[in-house]
Amino acid sequence: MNLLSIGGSDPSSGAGIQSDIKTFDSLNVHGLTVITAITGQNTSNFGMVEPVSQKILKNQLDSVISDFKIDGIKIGMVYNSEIIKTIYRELKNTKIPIVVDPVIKSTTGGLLIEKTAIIDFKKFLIPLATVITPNKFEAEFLSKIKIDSEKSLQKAAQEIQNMGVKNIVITGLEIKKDQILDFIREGENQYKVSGKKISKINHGSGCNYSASLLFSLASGKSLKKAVKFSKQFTYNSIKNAHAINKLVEIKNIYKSIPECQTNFVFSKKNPKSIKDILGVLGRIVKTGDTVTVAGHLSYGGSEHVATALLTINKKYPDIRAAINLKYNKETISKLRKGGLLIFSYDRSTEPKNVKNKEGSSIEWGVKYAIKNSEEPPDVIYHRGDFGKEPMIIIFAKTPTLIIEKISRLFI
Ligand code: PXL
Repeated sequence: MNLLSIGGSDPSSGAGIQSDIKTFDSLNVHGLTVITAITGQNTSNFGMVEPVSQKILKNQLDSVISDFKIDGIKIGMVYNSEIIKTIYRELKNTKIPIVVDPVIKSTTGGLLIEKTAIIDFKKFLIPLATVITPNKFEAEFLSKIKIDSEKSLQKAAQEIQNMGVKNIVITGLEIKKDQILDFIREGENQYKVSGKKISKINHGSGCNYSASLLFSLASGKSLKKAVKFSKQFTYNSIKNAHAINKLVEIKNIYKSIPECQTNFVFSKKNPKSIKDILGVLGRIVKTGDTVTVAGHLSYGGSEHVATALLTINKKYPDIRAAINLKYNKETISKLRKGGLLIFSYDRSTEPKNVKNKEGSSIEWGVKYAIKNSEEPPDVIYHRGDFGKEPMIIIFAKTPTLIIEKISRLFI
């Protein structure tokens, strides 16, 4: 599948084009990009914006459109009227799904569209969209209606619909502390989808959401299914990425990275195969006395650790995160002292038919280890075999709980 993202460059890769490439990559689709503007920004400050010329914008669009079969388009930062009109001229006859993410301001306060371009944005870009995905602030800005009640929410969505787009998803409406709600107006129908909230505000999480929504729509899903998918996708990616950042920061963690390196995985609910499990494609590797994340997060990005998790998840569906670490006796005894529930298996007793079948050892071992378990395991290890490195796998409900368990090793 080829998906095109039209938007601004963010050198810190938290949002914009760079973030969309990462999202598309992790969904295993090919991401094409057309840059509308270059921004200078990082995680705390927004510097300059320089829009690109109409000429190079058109040339970028022509280049990808003439060469690829594009399955869906996301439009993010467009900055000025010239850019908006050029995109409109190029895409006005397109039949594939177009998600418009009407970005107005960055979380750090940078203006992503000129005030004078708003009229043309409404006139030309909104009618191009299959779905528009404003957050609460953007919906208020576009509709000029303050959203402070159910009635005003519906009215704002209707007002945006009147600008010429059939489907509106207003994201990020808070209901409870740990829940976040999206409001959807799909033609004449209205409904809400709720999901788990990420506690920290995330630069770029909106980009993540709209890019994964496009993926889901381009895969033929209904809008409701697509919204559900992208809520879960955004949550999982950010949760796992945060946990991996925390892991890398643990002092002396390099001592726990095995020869075959580490993966840190997080599963969707009720995974059917390792394709439903997010892992680091390329693994977390030891680089001297530090560790480096060598690759990006990807569904299907782990084979071994994901297989272990899949096996555990069949018996204990709440367990959705796992990591593998280097085996040694001291680590096991520290984990045991920390009160963790530990099981093991012996690879030298592995039946021949399992040994000969590529990739079946882990499933066999994990099943064997928890054969008589009455509670979900925190840890499963084996001491290796001829030519097989010994290994520890830690399990938990979430990536954050994995970090908590590992942190006990280094106090
Ligand atoms: O998240 C919205 C967004 C989109 N595109 C670019 C951005 C931002 C936010 O900072 O910089 C280029």
